[in-house]
Amino acid sequence: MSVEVARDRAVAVVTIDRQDALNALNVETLTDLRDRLRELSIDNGVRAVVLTGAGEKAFVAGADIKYMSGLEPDAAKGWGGLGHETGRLLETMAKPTIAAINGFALGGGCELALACDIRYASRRAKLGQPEINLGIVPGWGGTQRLARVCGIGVAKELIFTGRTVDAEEALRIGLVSAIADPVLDKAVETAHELAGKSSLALALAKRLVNMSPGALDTEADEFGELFSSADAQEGLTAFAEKRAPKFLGR
Ligand code: DAK
Repeated sequence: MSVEVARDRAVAVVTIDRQDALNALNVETLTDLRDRLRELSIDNGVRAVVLTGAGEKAFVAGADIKYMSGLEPDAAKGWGGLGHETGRLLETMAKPTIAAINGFALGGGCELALACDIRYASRRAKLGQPEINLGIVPGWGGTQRLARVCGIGVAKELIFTGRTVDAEEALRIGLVSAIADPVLDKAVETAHELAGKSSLALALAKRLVNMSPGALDTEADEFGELFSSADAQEGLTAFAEKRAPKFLGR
């Protein structure tokens, strides 16, 4: 299997392992990743998901260039669809997803990280969308998500030039939230922290942040609805009673 899932209580760590190709994604690996994420998205015992790459060198060095070099347009559309489906699972599953970027996160690798809710980078990480240098463009959501995360100007500069950024620059432009080594420890620590919060409130926060700015009315409505939950009552009461809240997810 090219994608391993390890469970540590309510946290699942998903590791992409195709080290001889710097964890580049071929059909088998990407399908495997999509299937594991599907399972985790509906597993109520899992409250946070961490995504990382195996080995010292790479998170994911991109979509497999050798595979793509022979693709006909129809097959390329299917390949794009598989990547999109995988990204959407990370982006929309009702639990937080965290990318632990332990090395190269290029092309499709950077796009997978962008689909996660939170990104942390190792000091040796290198990120970018170098597709332009192959005569193609980001095909798994990068044009949209990079612009949303870093702003349209930064996204255009990185996508047009295809240059990669190191961890320091990634932090400065908001592409990652922190630099940490070992980066997986930092991601798992945050995942456990999030797993202890109200799953209901977290899922709603994720859904609302994912919406466009035109969704302010929805935020107001859903915020009101959340007050009928036991978790909201518990969290607010626990503060007043100076004790830690016990969230039940309802
Ligand atoms: N694909 C396939 N193999 C890769 C790979 C990749 N993306 N990246 C690395 N490898 C392989 C290398 O070929 C080499 O294999 P062997 O030659 O040993 O068999 C092995 O991994 C080790 O790589 P290097 O020897 O090159 O290692 P170095 O440390 O010297 O260099 C590097 C590391 C990351 C700088 C270099 O490997 C590199 O530049 N890799 C390519 C990075 C890249 O360009 N990534 C973006 C790929 S494009 C779309 C759908 C999807 C996409 C676009 C459109 N549509 C449907 C529209 C996505 C596109 C991409 O992701």
